[in-house]
Amino acid sequence: MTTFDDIAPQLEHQAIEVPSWAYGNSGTRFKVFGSPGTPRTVEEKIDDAATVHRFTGLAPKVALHIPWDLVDNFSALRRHAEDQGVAIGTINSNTFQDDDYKLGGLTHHDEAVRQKAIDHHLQCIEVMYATGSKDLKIWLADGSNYPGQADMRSRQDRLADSLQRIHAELDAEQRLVLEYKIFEPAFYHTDVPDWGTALLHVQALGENAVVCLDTGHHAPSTNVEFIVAQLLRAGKLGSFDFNSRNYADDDLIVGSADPFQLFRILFEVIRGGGYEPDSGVAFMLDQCHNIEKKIPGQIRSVLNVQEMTARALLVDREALAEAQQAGDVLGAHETFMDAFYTDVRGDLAAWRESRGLPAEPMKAYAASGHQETIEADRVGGTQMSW
Ligand code: PSV
Ligand code: MN
Ligand code: MN
Repeated sequence: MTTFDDIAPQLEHQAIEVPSWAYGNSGTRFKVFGSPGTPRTVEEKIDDAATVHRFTGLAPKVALHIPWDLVDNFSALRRHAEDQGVAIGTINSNTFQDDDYKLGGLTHHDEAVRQKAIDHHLQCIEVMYATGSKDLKIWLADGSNYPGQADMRSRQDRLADSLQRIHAELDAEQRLVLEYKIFEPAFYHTDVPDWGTALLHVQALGENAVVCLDTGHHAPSTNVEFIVAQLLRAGKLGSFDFNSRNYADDDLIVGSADPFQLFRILFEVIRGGGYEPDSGVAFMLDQCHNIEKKIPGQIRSVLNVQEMTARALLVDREALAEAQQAGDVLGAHETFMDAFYTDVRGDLAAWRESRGLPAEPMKAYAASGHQETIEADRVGGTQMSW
């Protein structure tokens, strides 16, 4: 029987990177809602990320998106982040909002456009050097809408070449992280649609090239935890983009609709060694808060990951292995479910308090008056959106 006290030391090192774009205004193609207190500058987005970290102790890094977060002086931005108690994490590239990329970027048939997309990634690598970031994350919008529109196979060849040229510019400490997504914005074929394609590309690159698993990027009923296990076996699971989905790429609060899926994923991460501090698996959120307030939305998210991590750590692995070995189908299942059904909220609150953190970060944030302060202060200027 594993108790909370047994697993508490393992919660110490948990770190969940938050995305800068979670603090900007976002929406759907129907409407982007503005909200009071939304950051007007990249620095204010970092301040909001730092607030999440202050209330939870869980979010020491903030990911940037280029060019959304382009500033004149990235060394100064790095210092600003450090002054607020956080560091700059993953740099995300963007080849999906420029007219030139209508038919693709890193896969484009026109060498001039493809070179432009490669150069954008080299610019992102410069940002990494200036900010101390170690990961370049590439999500591609590339694909086609109609059968026959594009030569899918030669696009794979061009993609492999583009990735190789980008990867060659990274130093030994930096990584290329390739993210896959089943569909959207392309509706017929997508150039990196699944973990198999992503894995083939990063394996061809060799060292320091890994896969990002975004939990929202799969078909309904996909067994995501199986993909986790498989990528960990291959030593190629680089990071997670956590969020929750009901229909497609909804980017809702992680663990909100299906905490059991999050538990199953985290169990497989722990089982496969991906939760060890030196495993190289980065936990990130990739979410947008269209209608709820953004800072509490992020606080709720990192707490959900922490809660399900604690429950997954509580699985009695010895008893589970014994039951599995004995072919005890229902006994093994019960051992697994016992951990999932364990309410850890009270223990976590006490544990946080013992470390000088608010016992209940959501309540503490609401009571702090911080939201009212930023809503009053941040008038004028232009609210940032993606
Ligand atoms: C688009 O699907 C997307 O949501 C990907 O998940 C990226 O990680 C994110 O945008 C930021 O570029
Ligand atoms: Mn993502
Ligand atoms: Mn997405």
